[in-house]
Amino acid sequence: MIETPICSLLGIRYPVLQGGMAWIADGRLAAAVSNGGGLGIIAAGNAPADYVRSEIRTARSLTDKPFGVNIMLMSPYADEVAAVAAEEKVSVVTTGAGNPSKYMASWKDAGIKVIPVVASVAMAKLMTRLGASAVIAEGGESGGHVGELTTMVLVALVADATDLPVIAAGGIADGRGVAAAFMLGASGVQMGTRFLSAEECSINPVYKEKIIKAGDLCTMVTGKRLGHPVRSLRTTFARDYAKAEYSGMDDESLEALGVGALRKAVKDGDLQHGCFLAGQIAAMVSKEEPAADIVRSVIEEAEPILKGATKWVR
Ligand code: TUI
Repeated sequence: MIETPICSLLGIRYPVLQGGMAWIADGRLAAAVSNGGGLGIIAAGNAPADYVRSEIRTARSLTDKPFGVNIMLMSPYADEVAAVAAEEKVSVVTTGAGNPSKYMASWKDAGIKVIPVVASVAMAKLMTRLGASAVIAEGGESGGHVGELTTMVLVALVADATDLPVIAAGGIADGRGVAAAFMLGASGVQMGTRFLSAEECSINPVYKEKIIKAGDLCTMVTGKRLGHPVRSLRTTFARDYAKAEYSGMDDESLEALGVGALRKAVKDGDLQHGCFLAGQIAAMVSKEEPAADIVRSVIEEAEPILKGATKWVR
């Protein structure tokens, strides 16, 4: 049995968080993960506060277990969504794509545990000073918005830089990944892409099929020119976008190309105009299965690996 400080901190059986994927991680998926013994997380993405409140209520109707809300700090609605999280007194708030300093006091006053994604050592130290309960060290193997560092390097450096529990994310798909993360100093993991194939994940069937069929070189990073690099499946849209980045197109037109693209992937499965965010581990996803099976199996696979440490030492 694996039990870490993340389990007691969050009141969960398995130290597994489900990533806050915009337009994807809704109340239904979050509740399924929480019912399976992990921590389900509702993604606010770029959605307004009403959407987030309604998904929180959906999750509450489906589970009595703790769950969280992820706040994407670049969202135009970040302020109002931050207020909703405090009003609704969700157990946990995770943040991404920015610095959550200005919200920390209000969340802590509401009794919420705050777990920011940090993409650097400096940010890990700042969040430790401001009273975060743990940090998520997410490396560039992940889907969506990516930082500069890989998971292998970032998790080790962040574990050295803070006494808080560290949750590793980016490139983790199975028990081997969990064991590797623990070896680097993490005491929990967050997975996003792995949950795209969950039965309770309501994405367009085209999206799910693309994830299940993906191979090792099926993702790419675009968006560097505008300062927001994003990893997604190498679709017609992603290739066209990459070409446009180097075509001399002006920034505004380039920005316009991406507007609404996430939604077109998730809702319509539109390979021409949709942006199918996915991490490198898409290549390791092979079937659709219940979210609870994913949560349990990654930890059960990790147990014998960690017990045996490695087979190389005599
Ligand atoms: O946030 C994510 N993944 C995301 S957000 C997203 S929505 C989006 N839409 C359009 C453009 C870009 C994104 C899709 N996927 N992961 C967590 C994450 N946070 N990764 C990296 C960071 C991060 C980056 C910089 C966290 C903090 C940070 O600090 C910057 C600062 O202010 O110092």
